[in-house]
Amino acid sequence: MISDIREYRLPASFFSGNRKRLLEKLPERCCVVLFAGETVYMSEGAEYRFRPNRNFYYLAGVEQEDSVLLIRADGSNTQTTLFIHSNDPLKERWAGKRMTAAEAVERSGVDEVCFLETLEDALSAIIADQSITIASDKGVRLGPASRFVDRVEGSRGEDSVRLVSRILARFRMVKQSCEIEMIRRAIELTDLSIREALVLLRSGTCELGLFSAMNCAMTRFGCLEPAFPTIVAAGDNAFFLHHSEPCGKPIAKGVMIQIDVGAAVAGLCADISRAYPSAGTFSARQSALYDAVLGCLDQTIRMIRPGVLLSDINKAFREAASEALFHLGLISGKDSTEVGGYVWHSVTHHLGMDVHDACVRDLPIEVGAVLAVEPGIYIREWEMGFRIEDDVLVTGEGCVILSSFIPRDRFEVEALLGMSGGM
Ligand SMILES: [Mn+2]
Repeated sequence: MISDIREYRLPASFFSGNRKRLLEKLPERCCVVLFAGETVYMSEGAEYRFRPNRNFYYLAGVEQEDSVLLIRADGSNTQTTLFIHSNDPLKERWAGKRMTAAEAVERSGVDEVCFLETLEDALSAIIADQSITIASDKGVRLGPASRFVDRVEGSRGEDSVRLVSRILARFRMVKQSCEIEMIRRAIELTDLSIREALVLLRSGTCELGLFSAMNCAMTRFGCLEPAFPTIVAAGDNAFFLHHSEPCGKPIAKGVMIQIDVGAAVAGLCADISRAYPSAGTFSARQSALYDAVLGCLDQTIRMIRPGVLLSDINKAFREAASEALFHLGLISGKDSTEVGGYVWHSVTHHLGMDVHDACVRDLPIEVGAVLAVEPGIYIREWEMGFRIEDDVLVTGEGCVILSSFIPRDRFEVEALLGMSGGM
């Protein structure tokens, strides 16, 4: 592995290819306008690390705030323009170096780069030309994209903007080889971060210790912002599925520790969950639940292949979970709705530029889809519950587990936790 994963980039041909495919789905004379989005402030004078709207990134390949992509097509010619901030030395003095026009061209492969000062004139001209269809993506939250759509519809009439989010979701459901490569790297970095946490776990630690060990490992290799906030939840805390306040008290002996963590490389995410016994070995009850959850994972993964729906996968998991819960003596009938008391979340989601990636839920899974598969069973009466999560790539025959090298077999986990290296 290289020392800084930020050197890994998706090639400009990936982004230009995506733009070309999008135009094939739109009227001949059209203009696509997409917005990276605005800076989000943590506090006066302090900004959160910026992450662009993923549909914008999928087409533009740059991640700088306020950038805008314009694709103008008139049937025979296409002109792509990226609007970015001009290089403002005073702004850079405080906020750091900005991308130059040359860097923007290199990353995105667009025809030209303009500075944002000229954006307004370009947008006004497009809105005024009624012969051009305007296509855009409103995004999920209020921001420049939704303001733009409102503005166009205010001038041209309701529903006059062609929204492209569904088309792009369909594209994004099938990963290209360069994306799969980045997901593989994100999983490798996640594995490395988990191994560093395990070193600490052998000597006894707290949630904060494990949390910081994983984040530290990811940061050291250039992943300054993981795919999502790292989760470390010991014992009862695992009942808060997205437990985000890791605790500083020593973890009690004899509980299970849930971790759910994912690095991001070139904008592509990993999403891995494991559960470990704090004692280093599994008790009888912990073994029973662990094997049940792992059995559900194997059973669910076995049915993932081209043609199935996300709802089929969920159904298969619930059947497996129901069987397991019956054998554990927790429910009375295998087809019982009692299962809902122990199964709190669905088993799968697409994985990509968003950790819960864009998708059209009622379309069948195709070759090239990447899914996170995360069966979880939560048993309040046992004060124990966890999920185990792997990432899989759908192939012609079924699927391959991309994260299979991250130990999850019960004996393998015990061997790892028992290795010397701690106290
Ligand atoms: Mn997940």
